[in-house]
Parts: sequence; structure tokens; C-alpha cells
Amino acid sequence: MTHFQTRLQRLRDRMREQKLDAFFIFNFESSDSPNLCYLTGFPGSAGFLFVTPKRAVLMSDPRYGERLGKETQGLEIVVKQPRERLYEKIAEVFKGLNVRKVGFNAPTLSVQQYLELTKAFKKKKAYVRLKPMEGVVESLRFIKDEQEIAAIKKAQRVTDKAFDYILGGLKPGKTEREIAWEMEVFIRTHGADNLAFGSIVATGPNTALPHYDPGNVKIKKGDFVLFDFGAGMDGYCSDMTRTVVVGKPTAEQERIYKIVLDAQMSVLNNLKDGVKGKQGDKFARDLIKKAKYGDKFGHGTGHGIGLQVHEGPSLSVLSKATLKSGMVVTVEPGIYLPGWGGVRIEDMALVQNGGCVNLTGAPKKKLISV
Ligand SMILES: [Mn+2]
Repeated sequence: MTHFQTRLQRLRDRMREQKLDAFFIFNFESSDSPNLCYLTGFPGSAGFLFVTPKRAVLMSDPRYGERLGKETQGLEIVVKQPRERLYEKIAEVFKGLNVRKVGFNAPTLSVQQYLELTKAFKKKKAYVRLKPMEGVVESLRFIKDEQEIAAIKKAQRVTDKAFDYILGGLKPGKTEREIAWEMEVFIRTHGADNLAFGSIVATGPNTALPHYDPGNVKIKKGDFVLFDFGAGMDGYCSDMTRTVVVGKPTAEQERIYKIVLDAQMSVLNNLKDGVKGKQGDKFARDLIKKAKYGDKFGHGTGHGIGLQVHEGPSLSVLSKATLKSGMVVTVEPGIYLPGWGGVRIEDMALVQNGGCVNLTGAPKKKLISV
């Protein structure tokens, strides 16, 4: 069985539990691309997947030509021709499958698309009842298989190398944008398909903004520089944050760095199969609270990562997940002091063998000064 067949089988188990006749993936303009990719490997921006207990039909259009058959073995292929109307064609496929109760991913289907679908079902006399659902395929994606873990590791390897390369050229006078661009060029010329997300490069007081967009700000001596970035490889993402100082660190910079690092290590030392996502967050939050910076850590401790840079399960106060072997999560506590600066340290951890394996190689044991 291929990875994709195994994944379709797992989806069929969920369909059975939910008493569904079919599950429908509607990926238009890439709206549900990660779920479609996960189940079929088909990366096209328009792809519609119909999964029944016995069959799996993928519909796309001639723009993808031969790729449709080649990249998606084992699926029945339907090609929508330009003169055919999308929603009516979908209705016809449903009619041919003779299914009633059909689950779909509600968050990625617009109200307009939903209305168009139901209108076409009526017109074509396809007696489909759409059942809005959330997180069905996403929750299958929580646990990574070997091929996925290999891709994430590969993406992180380039990220580690890019960090090493950037440190070599880091000096006062360079702007955040220049550094972000150098990182992007390095990542893209060292085997990655793309960036996992728009890189964050922040310096000085800007490091106090957890989600910052690099600007034309020049690095000054004594500044913190915070890098939060990742690569995209074989469809999978990496995500890493490092905070360094340009020149000699102050005692205060060292002190804050140490608190964040201890908080991060507390998570990494305790994450294992069976630990709740809520508890994963608490390991870090307790230490930061004890150091009296609880109110300066305004985000969750981590998130799942895979086909998307942010996916489930999360390590946060609100997380309902329980960690299981094969899950990959980021561990990224931070302390942010407005006007002064911030520190965040982020690694990716794979839950495995009664603990977790750190997938990130870049150094962090002490505050790096360049
Ligand atoms: Mn992250």
C-alpha cells in the first residue's frame, strides 16, 4: 500500500464512524490544497476529490494534463473540459457514485461555493446531503509517517545551514530586509522549493514584536537580532527561531535569554507520548511565570507542523490534543519587553520513544554573539 492509500483508508475509517457515504475535498484556488495533497499527492490549485468506501475519484482540468495520472496512482481520474460547468460536473460525479450523506471541510468552502453546489445538485437531480465538518483530514495529519518526517528533517537541514551562513555575514549597518533576502536566496539555492513562510528578521526593539515584518531598519551594535524562518521541501515545512546579539551581550540580555532557554528545555525534556498539549505549554509557561515574565509571553508555546507551517496539534492553554508518537510540534517560548526587545527560541520536536527528538540542529546553548 502506498502512503496515499493508507491515508485514504484512515479517512474511510473516520467516514464509517461518522456514517458518511462519502467525503468530498473541494480545492479551488488552493483553498484546501494541504488536505488534497495529503490524500493524493496532487499539488494542483484546482482539484476535487470524492472518496467513498470503495472508490476515490479525482477531478481536475486539462491544465494538469499527464500529471494527473502520473502523480496520482490508483485514483480514478475525471477531467473537466473547458465547456463543462464546474458545479454541474461535480453534481454528475456525485450522481454516478450514488451517494447521499457527504462530509466536507467547511472552513475551506465559501458560502458562495456551497450555494453553487446545492443549486447544481438540484438541477442535476443528485440527491446529495452535504454535512459540514471540521478538522477531519487535518486530524489525520497530526501523526506523521516516515516519508513526512524525512521531508521535515530535510527542510530543517537547509534552515540550519542558512542560519550558519547568515551569522557569518551579520554586522552593524545591514538592514533586516537585506538579511531576510540573503536568507531566502540561500534557502532557495540550497535545494528548498520555497520558504515555509515570510521570514521574520527583527533587530533592536523590533524583537519585542513576536510577528514582525522585516523593514529597512539597520542593525546596531549591541542589538538583539531575532530570526524566525523555515524552508519548504517536498511540500513540507520547517520552522526555527534564534535570537542572537551583535557585539557583547549585556547581563540583562543574557538573563532573559537564559529564562527563555530554560523554559524551552523544560518542554523538550518532558514532551512524550501521552502528554497533553495544554501541559506541554505549561512546562514553559510555569518557568516564565516564576521569573515574573508571565505577562510578557503572549502566545502559545508551540504548534504542529507539516504540510502547513501551522497545523495541529498545538501546545497552548486551550489545546485539547494529547501528544502521540509521530507528532511533530514546535517549541517556541518567548519573552517580549516593549521598547527593549525580545527573545524567542524555537525548535521542532518529534514525539518518539518515550520522549521527543529535537529535529533542529542550529546552536542555542548560550546567547550567540557575533
Ligand atoms: Mn513557529
